[in-house]
Parts: sequence; C-alpha cells; structure tokens
Amino acid sequence: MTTEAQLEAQFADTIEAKDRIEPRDWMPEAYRKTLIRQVAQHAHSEIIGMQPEGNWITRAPSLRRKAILLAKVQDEAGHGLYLYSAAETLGASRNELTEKLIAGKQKYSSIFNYPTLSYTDVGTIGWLVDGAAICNQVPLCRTSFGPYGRAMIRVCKEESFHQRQGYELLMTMMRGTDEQREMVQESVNRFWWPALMMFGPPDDDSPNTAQSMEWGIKTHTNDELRQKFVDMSIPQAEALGVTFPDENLKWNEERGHYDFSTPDWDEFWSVVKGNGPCNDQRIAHRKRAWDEGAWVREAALAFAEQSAEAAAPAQTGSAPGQTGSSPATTTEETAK
Ligand code: FAQ
Repeated sequence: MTTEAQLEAQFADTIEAKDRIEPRDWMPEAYRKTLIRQVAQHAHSEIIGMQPEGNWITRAPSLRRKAILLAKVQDEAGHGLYLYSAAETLGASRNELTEKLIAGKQKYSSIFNYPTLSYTDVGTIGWLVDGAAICNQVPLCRTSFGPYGRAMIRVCKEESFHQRQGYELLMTMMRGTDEQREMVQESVNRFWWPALMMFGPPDDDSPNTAQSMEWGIKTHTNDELRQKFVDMSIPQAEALGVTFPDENLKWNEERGHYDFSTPDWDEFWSVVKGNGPCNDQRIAHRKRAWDEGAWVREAALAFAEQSAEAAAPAQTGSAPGQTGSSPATTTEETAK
C-alpha cells in the first residue's frame, strides 16, 4: 500500500522533474486549493472581461469591425469555458464557482472594473490588456497542472490574434485625423496603469507567489512579468506614435530594462476590494445573465437525464451480437 509519505514524495519528484500533475494524481490539498483559486479567478476574468468590449458591439463603426469584435468577445467566452472545465477536474463545479463570484467570495482581474468610454478602448484593450494577458499566460502553458497548461496553449494563440487586431485598429486610427490620434492617446493614458496592475501586487506584497513558484504553478514572479511587459510595449508604442503617461520611463543600460514609476497600489487594492469604477455594474450584469440562464441549464440537465434513461434499456436489452440503437437514434426518438 502506498503511504501518504510516498505519495508526497512522488508529487515532489513530478514537480522537480517539471512533469505534469494530472487530475487523478495525488496532490496536496493546499496545491489543489491554490489551483482552484487561480483557475477560477482566471475563468471569471475571461467571462467578466466580455463586458467592457461587449458594450461596443452594437456601436462598432463598420460591419467589419462589428464582426471582428463579436468574434473576439465570443473567444473570451470560450476561454472561460476551458478554464471552468480545468477547474472541474480539480473537483470544483462551474455552478459553485460562479455562485462564489456573484457572492463576492472570489475575485476576477482588476482591469475589467474600468469603463470603456469610447470605441478606441476596444483597440487599446486588444493591444495592452490582451498583450499583458499573453505575457502572463505564455509561461502558464508550462504550469505544473496538466489541464490548466493545455488550456493555456489554445488561449494564448487566440489572445495573440486579439492583441494584433487591437494594434491594427489603433494603427488605422493613427493614420486618420488629429481627433482620432487624440482619442488613441487619451485611451492609452487611461489603460496604461491598470494594465500594469494586471500582473498583481509587487513581489514583496504577494502572499501567494513563493509557494506557487515552488509548486510550478507560477514560473515567473509578478514583477518579472510586469517588467517584461513594459520592455515589450515601449517599442510598440513608438511604432504606433503614442506615449505612456510616465515621465520616468527610460532605458537603464545597467539593468538592461526600462525603468518605470511605481503604480498606485492603493488604487489597485481599492479596485480589488470592490471599489473600482465598475465593480458593482460588472457583478450585477453577471448575476442577471446567470439568473436569466437558469432555464437553459435546467433544460440541458433534463435532456441529459432523459437521454441517459432512454439509452439504458437499449444497452441492456441487446441480444449478443446485436449492436443496439446508436445514441443518435435514441436521442432523436426521445426527442419525438
Ligand atoms: N486583479 O499573491 P498574489 C485576460 C489578488 S485574463 C484582481 O500575487 P497570485 C483575458 C490575488 O488573486 C486576466 N485580483 O496572487 C482577457 C490574491 O488574492 P487571493 C486574468 C488580483 O495568484 C483580455 C491577492 O491579490 N488573468 O485578461 C490581481 O499568486 C481581454 C494577492 O496576489 C489571470 O487570471 C488582479 N490583477 O498572482 C479577457 C492569469 N492580482 O486570491 C477579456 C492567471 C492579484 O489570495 C478581454 N493568474 N490579485 O484572495 C495569475 O497569473 C495570478 O493569479 C496573478 C496573481 C498573477 C493574477
């Protein structure tokens, strides 16, 4: 019989070898809990993150831009669903997690509590918010929990397409009128600091980083990824012809990185605690959608139960050598 100590040793060896932990493997309860917390927050962010841009679908300036935006917002829904599925393999159902989100017991990314005041924000979110998300999520493709890492591979491919569409939108506006260029700069000014805050609190104020790095859930610290994002965004801003609202941004030869000012961490914690400009609105909207969707969930469950009942006698009733009715036939007959 395998003892608890042997299971712990196996788990430690898997982490050490940078192999994956899979849902049926033994894992420490604290590892499971940390993963559920992070994956749930990530899933909630994707779903709540549909709201700021969804706000502009009916007001997109052309059919082409509307089709692009619709597809992007639908992709975010898909990301949320892969992530809820990953959380489900850890024993946390989507219903349970959504109810915790609505009750304020789980978090989602601070960035989605800021409003989208003009259509330009769709471009800025694509460029900076999806850009920050990719920076954070590419390393998560190698996270230690298998289903989370595998979900991230597809998510990252789609996010990089989102980032390019945002940049292309802004580039198009920068080639337009003075007023359009001003709109881009104004939008970038509003989103720069909240985008930097997406990476989480500074390392010396991040209670989860050390343990998550030890377990291979995180492979980089919050500050490392924030610096990477600053370094990659500056040449992109120069090519676009915009500036970031930070007079201390400058190349530091010695460090081999750009220096930048400290974000306003009081603002960050205030937003995380529920006091951002749109927190109430975002949760109220999510609650409304969840309540209004109850009948769909009930209907899907009733259909699944009915199909299972109809399929059961067909399987047991088949004589040897007979294949019985196919699930598709059974379902069709049940539906009639
Ligand atoms: N907002 O100890 P740490 C996207 C919380 S997806 C709110 O450093 P950790 C796609 C943190 O949970 C964006 N809360 O925590 C898209 C913890 O609270 P807790 C989401 C935050 O987990 C684009 C406490 O502060 N991405 O944008 C934030 O080690 C466009 C202490 O923090 C992910 O979720 C924050 N920004 O590191 C969609 C990526 N930061 O739970 C639509 C996966 C921290 O102890 C449109 N997550 N907190 O009560 C991660 O990589 C990590 O969880 C971090 C935080 C880095 C976010």
